[in-house]
Amino acid sequence: MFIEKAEVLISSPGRNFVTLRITTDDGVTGLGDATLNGRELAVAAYLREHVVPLLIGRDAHRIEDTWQYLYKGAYWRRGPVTMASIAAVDTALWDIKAKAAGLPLYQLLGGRSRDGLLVYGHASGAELPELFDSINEHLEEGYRAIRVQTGIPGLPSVYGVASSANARTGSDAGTDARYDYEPARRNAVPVEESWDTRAYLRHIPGVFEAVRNEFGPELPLLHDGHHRMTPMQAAKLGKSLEPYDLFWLEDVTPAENQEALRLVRQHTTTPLAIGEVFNTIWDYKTLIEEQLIDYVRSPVTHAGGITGLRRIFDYASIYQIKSGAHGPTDVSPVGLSAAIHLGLAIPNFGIQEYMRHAPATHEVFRTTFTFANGMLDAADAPGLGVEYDDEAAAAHPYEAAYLPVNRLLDGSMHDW
Ligand code: EZ4
Ligand code: CO
Repeated sequence: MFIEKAEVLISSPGRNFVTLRITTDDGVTGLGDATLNGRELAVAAYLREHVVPLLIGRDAHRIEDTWQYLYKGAYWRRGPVTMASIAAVDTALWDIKAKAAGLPLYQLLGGRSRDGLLVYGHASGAELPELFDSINEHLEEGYRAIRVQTGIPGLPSVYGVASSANARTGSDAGTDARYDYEPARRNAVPVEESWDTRAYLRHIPGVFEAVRNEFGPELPLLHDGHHRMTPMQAAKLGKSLEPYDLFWLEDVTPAENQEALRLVRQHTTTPLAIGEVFNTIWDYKTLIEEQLIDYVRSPVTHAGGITGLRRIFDYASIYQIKSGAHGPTDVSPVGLSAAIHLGLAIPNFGIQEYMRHAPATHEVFRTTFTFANGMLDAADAPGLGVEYDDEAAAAHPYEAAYLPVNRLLDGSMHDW
């Protein structure tokens, strides 16, 4: 089975996506997600100019060899553009191999280890009443674990809080006011937000106290610090949230400095999750070996595909660290489906983020996975169980969109 064609598909149904479709000489197709939020066209060019020409004529069954060929063969190591490109090739080849075998992908990864994937959804509100409404809506939809993000007094808009202020500009403006928080805005340049860590640290413990009082002790609650704290600020937040028994506290410090987590870890028993911006096992080496985190956050899309992420999960498993794969809207339904198959098979599954895609996204990406009782599950369709509708995609051309940038109140740039 040889690779005959590889197409880079760019579309924007609700938001921008980059998808790789590989076709073999006997007409089997496979899909891979290559979406890198705000830098989409760099991955598309990397694939088109430097990867697709190398794929033509290769044996589609040789997945590991192709992974090593693209990783070692680039000479230049790691990086989100390279690893998203490798991920797309790897995922598409797994899709093809499973379709050729006539099996859902999880069967090729060792078969089912569980009935489905427990997910968490994103509840948010500028103020407590809206937040409580949002949590209730999620519970009614079946969610059994909830991420909680709120506004901070004195800051006009804050990461993770859905509001009409977050409604996208462009062709779908105003369509997602309360749908879900979508951080990328369609605009030629990033919008600017402001930030005050002290105000945040003062406000958040009271929010979790109120949520526990309203919803009781059982509901698993999560929170995302989005890389904004120093180690000591993170330690303080982790300690102050201990009474509210979080499932995890995410991305407390900027992600590059693995050693910083030693300081945080010495001060708090709140479980920690990190890695949504990581792209290789090397980014996790110290975090995993020293058991400085509890959950690994990379998605299939940004960490070298099924092959790359499975290696990270396996390494994490021997240190009692579990999976908690990133599942925002910028991981396409192809990337999400890959996460579902991998999550069904691995021994150390923890939780899956499930932010839900906009209805327009599902018109282009025809999925078969199911969501019921707070769990995602794969269907028995061969492969990943996703088809790409070219006609539907043609109605949604790429529109520049960027994640916001963040400034402290004195105007200095800060981590967003
Ligand atoms: O900011 O996916 O946990 N989820 C997150 C996301 C990320 C975006 C970046 O593309 O932190 O909202
Ligand atoms: Co996050």
